Amino acid sequence: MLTSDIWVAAIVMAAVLKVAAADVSPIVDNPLIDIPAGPFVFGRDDGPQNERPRRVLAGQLFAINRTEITNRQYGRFIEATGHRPAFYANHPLLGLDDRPVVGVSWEDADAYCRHYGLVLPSEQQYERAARGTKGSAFPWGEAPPDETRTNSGTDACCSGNARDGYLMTAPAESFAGSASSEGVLNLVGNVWEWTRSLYAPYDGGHAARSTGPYRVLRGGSWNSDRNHLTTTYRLAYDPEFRFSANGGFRCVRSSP
Ligand SMILES: [Ca+2]
Ligand SMILES: [Ca+2]
Repeated sequence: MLTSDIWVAAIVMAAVLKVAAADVSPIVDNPLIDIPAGPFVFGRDDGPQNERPRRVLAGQLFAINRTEITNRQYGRFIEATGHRPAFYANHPLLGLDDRPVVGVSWEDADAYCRHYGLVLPSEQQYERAARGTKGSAFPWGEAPPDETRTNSGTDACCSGNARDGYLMTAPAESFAGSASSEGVLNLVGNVWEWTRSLYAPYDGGHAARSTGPYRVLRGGSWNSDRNHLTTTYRLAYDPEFRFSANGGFRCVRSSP
């Protein structure tokens, strides 16, 4: 084989490997982005009581969907399993194919991820994906959210606002400016995201409220104000509630 042929073979091989590496997600059109193992900052001391304390945790490798799960992606799951459709599946705007699915209970979201061999993220995994290793305020850094980075609501709680182009949900692939250092989109804004974590005060924190069998959602949504559009705000919700027009999810592949 000529030297040039060897190079051609190597380039073809590299291209094949690249395609294979990008195609590991079992969810069509929603890649899983690797989040490397290593220490990361979790919690904060300058926010609400239930976000304290700030500390450094040891992180394991995991991979997380690049975008929120869309109606198109959720529809394929419904077709394959006969699971009940999302509550807003036929809404003229919330039900559009490219928008994040909303109107799903925690059980619906959990069933979706498990169908693909995945799970919902833990609060720790959400924060590592959204804050990097050093506890950034936002996925893109320290600058406050603006209309180029997040689909958000009015300045005062809790209505939609179209100054960013979207009164309600935006396509899951929009807001490139929201990208984290690993390239994950809309971890703040667009729709709240279910985690697999049960709501409870953090170790070392003080119980500010009773703890029920509630699950935590993260990241704020299209009708959130600045107080809720953070990487640390913890929204505790009834896992059976499936009527939220601003609650969706994404999945992770966790190390064993
Ligand atoms: Ca908006
Ligand atoms: Ca989101």
